[in-house]
Amino acid sequence: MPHDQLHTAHVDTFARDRLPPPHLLPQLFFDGPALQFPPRLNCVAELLDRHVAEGRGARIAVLGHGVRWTYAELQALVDRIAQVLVHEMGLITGNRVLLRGANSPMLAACWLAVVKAGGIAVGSMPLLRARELVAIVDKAQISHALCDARLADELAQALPNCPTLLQVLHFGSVARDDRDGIDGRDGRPRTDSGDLEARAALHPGGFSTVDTAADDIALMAFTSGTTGVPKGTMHFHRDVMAAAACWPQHVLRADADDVFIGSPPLAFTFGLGGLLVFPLAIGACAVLIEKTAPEALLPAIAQYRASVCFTAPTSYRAMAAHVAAHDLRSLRKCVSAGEALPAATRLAWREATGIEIIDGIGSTELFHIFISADEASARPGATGLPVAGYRATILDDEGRELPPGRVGRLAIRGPTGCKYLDDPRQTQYVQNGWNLTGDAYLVDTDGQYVYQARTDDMIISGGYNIAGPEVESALLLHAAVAECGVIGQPDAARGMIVKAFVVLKPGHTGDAAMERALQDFVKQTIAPYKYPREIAFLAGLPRTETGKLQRFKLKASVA
Ligand code: 3UK
Repeated sequence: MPHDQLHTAHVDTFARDRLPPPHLLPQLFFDGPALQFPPRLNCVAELLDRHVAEGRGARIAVLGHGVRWTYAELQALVDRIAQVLVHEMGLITGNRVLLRGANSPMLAACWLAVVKAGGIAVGSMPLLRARELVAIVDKAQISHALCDARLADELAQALPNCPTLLQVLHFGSVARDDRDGIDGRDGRPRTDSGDLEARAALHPGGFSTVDTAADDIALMAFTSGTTGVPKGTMHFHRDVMAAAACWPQHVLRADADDVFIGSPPLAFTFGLGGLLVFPLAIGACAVLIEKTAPEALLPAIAQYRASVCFTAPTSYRAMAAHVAAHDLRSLRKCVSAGEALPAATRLAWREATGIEIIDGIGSTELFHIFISADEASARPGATGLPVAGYRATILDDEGRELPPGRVGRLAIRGPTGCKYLDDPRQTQYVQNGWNLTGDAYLVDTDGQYVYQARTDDMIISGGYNIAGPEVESALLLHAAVAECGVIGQPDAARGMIVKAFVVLKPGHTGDAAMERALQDFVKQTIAPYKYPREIAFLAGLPRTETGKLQRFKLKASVA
């Protein structure tokens, strides 16, 4: 028996049985009193029940989609959903529950209910198609689903190929006005509801939180990376609270009066942490809205008087041009993650809002951010310093630690770490107890960690190692460039050449003169040998639902 089965509260041990064997797990550290956890821990007791028990039940917990729930109201709803799960849908502890929907208060309540009841929450990106859902349901042997009614069709198409998924309930009515807002058009809160809400209302509430082990699995987050087969990362109840005790406490330093808002889906741990776990951990307010494109996020910040924002670098860059039209006086902290933050974007946002962005690198495997810089220690072009609770180093290809200034593989240890569900790729992410994120980094003389590229995206051209993101950062400093992506293009003479795909700002033309102007600009900004020998002008760049540039698609276009 690879993992202790005596103390788990899970009756269904499917996920626990498929944890990596102990020798393939990352080495964990629990530095300091905030990271000492009791053997029994349900993270929802900490995130939700504790606030009500300690007298904060009347504070606002969640806003968005026409709802405004206090901690007590959220708890009452979560308890009723948990009763539907257990008493009507037959949920057994350890069962996997698929959650489908754009970000909304109801989706958050469902997540909390599943975890409170000792289930394992499995988020899914809203845009996933039936075949991708089938792959996740099959891999995680999912038995239950709670699904936004508007996404019901795609799930219905998947169901014939999902023999394990026998219990499905929908929430939210199809006819509902899907604008985000406090009130309906008539000024009254909207009350229309789908199946799950109607059934939940029939239960009395007062569900007692399942007394899980601290290392019972609370959630699975699937990450597809850039290629094929999705990997399921598993996180314990303890992992959720450990992440909440590290970066939010030491770098973000928000407080109970903060109002959190942002774009990443709750199915992405960047969003789950930033938009649900971290605000609830400190008794603050979480705004959960569905429309989070830059043009929707700005008015939402104003409408909800949000003070802490989580989004991707490209979103800050797009929003910077439009801040003047919105009242952003409530905003005080802005977090960027998912991709490297170009210096030009940091600058544009600071000039537009006066706010220094908090950059941070995190990963689905580690749950959240492990290297970051607060407003005071932010340095343009660098990600920051290891977050308290985590240790970082740079390794060469043989696994030896490299001195400052040398580019190598980023390696991380801390209180959280990679635990893939039954996946041979565990041995790629975890080596000698270190989590290897797949990123090439160097440590500067001031100790700051400086991102280079994904290790498999380094461009080797004419004997030089060139990091595409550095060339992108240089191009973004040019006034005509809206967005860009840089890759290595196979080349007979040089092995690879630097190729840039550029989206111009309105009013500029992608002609030969512009190509030359951008090439000259890069040569004057960074070492000349890094300049893009070819530039293609595009109307837009391929991106994931989480805002990441899909370099593999750019590469495929030149292969
Ligand atoms: C890249 C960054 C440079 C990097 C994530 C915050 O992005 C998250 O998780 P994913 O599993 O991707 C992880 C990879 O994304 N990356 C993320 N942030 C940065 N590169 N600077 C950054 N600031 O390649 C990393 O290995 O999708 C981010 C919190 C939770 C997350 N899951």
